Amino acid sequence: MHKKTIFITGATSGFGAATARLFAHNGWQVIATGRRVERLEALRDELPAGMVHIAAMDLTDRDSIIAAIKGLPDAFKPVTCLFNNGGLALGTKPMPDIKVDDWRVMVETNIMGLIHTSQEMIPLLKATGPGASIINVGSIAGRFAYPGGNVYGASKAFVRQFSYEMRCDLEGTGIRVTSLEPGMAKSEFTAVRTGDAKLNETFYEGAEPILPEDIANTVWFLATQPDHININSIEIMPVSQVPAVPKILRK
Ligand code: NDP
Ligand code: 8X3
Repeated sequence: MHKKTIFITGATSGFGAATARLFAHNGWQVIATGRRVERLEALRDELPAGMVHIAAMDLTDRDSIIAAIKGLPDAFKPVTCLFNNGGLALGTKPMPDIKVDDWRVMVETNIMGLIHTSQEMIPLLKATGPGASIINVGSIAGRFAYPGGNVYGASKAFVRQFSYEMRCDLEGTGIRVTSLEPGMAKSEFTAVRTGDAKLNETFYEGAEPILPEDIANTVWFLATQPDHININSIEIMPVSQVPAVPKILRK
């Protein structure tokens, strides 16, 4: 029997790094990908020897996705779980005070990167068959609109719908698909979104946000369900966050 293996995008930080740690410590092989190779190397060196394969991969660059997947060692194939996690938000301003380039990067990363990774990985998941799963990271921002959410929120709404579409296309393969939709979580997300590392600390003060380890626990729960169970979507908020009530504009 093959060892269980998880392929993680965005393993250099936040949810991805925490998930790599949890799975490697629980006997799974981990394929850790991202752009910051020095972080991937540090992660591999920290985790049990031989359990982690690293690959530089830029979600905005289809060739790099293809190369990373082609270069997987036989010992890390087939793949049991694809954790489509890598992604980002850029900017917090409402239209039209936005940078079109930021929007392009979000679309290329959160949408096209996820499409290309899934397309290339499906044969390796099909080789596992029943028990394989794809876990796509959406967001509550894909459900609840807010000023400045614009393309980020829309890209995450894509993730949810695309997850359901994939389920239909993968009918009969045994591959499960889940849209995992977290709310406020403290990772490096706010630093990347705002370019302000200090804000990454102050923004969450007093709010007890979701932590990357909480998401890793959820990914573990999803990936270890019995083969006949598919959790279509899962939405998670910290207790300190509530779904917004539609806003009323009064004269
Ligand atoms: P982090 O900023 O801590 O991690 C983001 C990860 O995505 C990094 O490992 C980064 O790797 C990777 N990434 C970004 N751009 C690319 C790219 N072009 N190619 C490859 N990898 C890339 O944030 P989180 O852990 O919070 O984010 C993980 C996912 O969770 C994202 O999809 C995010 O949208 C989503 N999310 C986050 C929430 C939050 O509040 N934190 C809530 C809901 C969803 P590298 O830079 O090394 O390439
Ligand atoms: C991140 C959650 O609410 O900051 O996806 O947009 S939110």
